[in-house]
Amino acid sequence: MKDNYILYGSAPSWATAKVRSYMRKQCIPFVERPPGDPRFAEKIMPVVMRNIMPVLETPDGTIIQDTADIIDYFEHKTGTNDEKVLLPATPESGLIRALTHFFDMCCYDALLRPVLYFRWNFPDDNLEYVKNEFSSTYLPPDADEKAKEQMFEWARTVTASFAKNVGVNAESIPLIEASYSELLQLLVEHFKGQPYLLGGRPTYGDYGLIASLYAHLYRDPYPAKLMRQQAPEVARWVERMSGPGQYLWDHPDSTEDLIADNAVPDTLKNLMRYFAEEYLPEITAHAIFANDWLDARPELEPGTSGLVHLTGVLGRNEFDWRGIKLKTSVRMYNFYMLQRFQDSVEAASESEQQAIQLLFEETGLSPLLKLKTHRRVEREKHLEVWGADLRSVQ
Ligand SMILES: N[C@@H](CCC(=O)N[C@@H](CS)C(=O)NCC(=O)O)C(=O)O
Repeated sequence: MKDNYILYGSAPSWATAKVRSYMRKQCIPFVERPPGDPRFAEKIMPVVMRNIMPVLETPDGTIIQDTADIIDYFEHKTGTNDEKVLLPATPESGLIRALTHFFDMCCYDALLRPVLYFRWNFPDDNLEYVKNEFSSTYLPPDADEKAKEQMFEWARTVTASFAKNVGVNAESIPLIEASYSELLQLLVEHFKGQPYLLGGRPTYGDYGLIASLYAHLYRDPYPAKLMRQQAPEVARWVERMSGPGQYLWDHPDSTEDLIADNAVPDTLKNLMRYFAEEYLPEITAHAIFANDWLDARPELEPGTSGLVHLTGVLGRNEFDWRGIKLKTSVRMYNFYMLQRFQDSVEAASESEQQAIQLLFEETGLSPLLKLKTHRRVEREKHLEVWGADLRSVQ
C-alpha cells in the first residue's frame, strides 16, 4: 500500500465523489483518509491552508487540491503505458470536449441548490445518518457523544449558511423541488439511450454530475428514496460511476466510444435546454457583478484574489430565476469552470467551433460562449486568484 495515492475526503462530501469516482473508474490504487486523520493536519493543512476536501497526495509527495486539477493531473500524465488512464475523460472531438466541460460546469457546483436542500431540509429522515457520517469524517472512532454533538453543530451551522448562499429559501423551495424532478426525468430519458452523458464512457461532465448526485442525493435517506422511486435509471448510473466495471446490462451493444459530432441525441439537447433555464441567468448576472467588482479594484495585483477570506466569494447578487428573484453567492470558482468550457471551445477546430455555435444557439445557450470576466481566474497555491486584465493585454 505504501506507493498508493492518498485521497483525503469523505463519504458525505459532495466534491470528494468527483475524484473518487474518477480514480475508481480508472482502477488507480488509492487509500481514502478523512480530513480528521492526523496526517491531514500535519501534512496537508500547512500546504492548502484550509480545511477543504478533496486533496490528493501522490506517491512522490505532490499535493493537489481541487477536483478539476486532480482529474487534469491524471489526464495529462505522460509516461509509461501503465500510467495512462483506462477510460480517458477527455474526448478527442473538439465538439464533444466542449460539451463535456459544459456539463462539468453545469452539473457540479451549479447544482448545489438541490444538493443542499435535500440534505438539510428533511431532518426526520436525514439528520441521524448525516451526523453519523460527519462523525466518521472529522472525529476518531472512539469520540464521545459530546464531541459528536459539538462537531455536528459546527458542521450544520456552516452548511446551513451554504444553503442560504446558493438560494435555498421558503420562496425558492417549491421551484427547487420541481426543477430537480425535471432534471431527474431528463436524465432518465438520456440514460435509457446512453450509459454516460456523452456516450460509452464517463468524461468530465459525468464526474461533475456524480459530485452532485452521489453523497447527498443518492445516499442521504430522503433523496435516496426519491431517486430510486422517480429515477431508477439515474440511481443505476450512480452505481455505474462508482466502480471499475462498466455495469452495462442496460446497454448490451455499447462500446467505450463517445457520441459522434453529428449524432448529438435530443435527450442531451434537452439537458442543455434545462441548464439554459437553470444556470444561464445566474452565471450571466454574476459575471456582470464580477466585472463591476473588478472595475472597482483596478489596483489588484495579478496573482491575488483581493479577498480576506479564502472562500473565493465576491459577494451576493440577485438575478431572475424561474419567475422569482434569487440572491446567491458569486464565487470565483464559477468563472474558473466557465473558462475551462470556453478554453475547450477555443481549442476546437474552426468547423468544430461552427458546430458548437449552432448547437448552443439551438439550445438557447449561445450567450455562454461570449460571457467573460475582465480577468481570468487562475489557481495558485490551491486558491483561485485573478490574472491580468484581459482588456489591457488585447
Ligand atoms: N473547488 C473545490 C471545492 C471543494 C469543496 O467545496 N469541498 C467542500 C467539501 S465537499 C469543502 O471542503 N469546503 C470547505 C471550504 O471550501 O473551505 C473543488 O472542486 O475541489
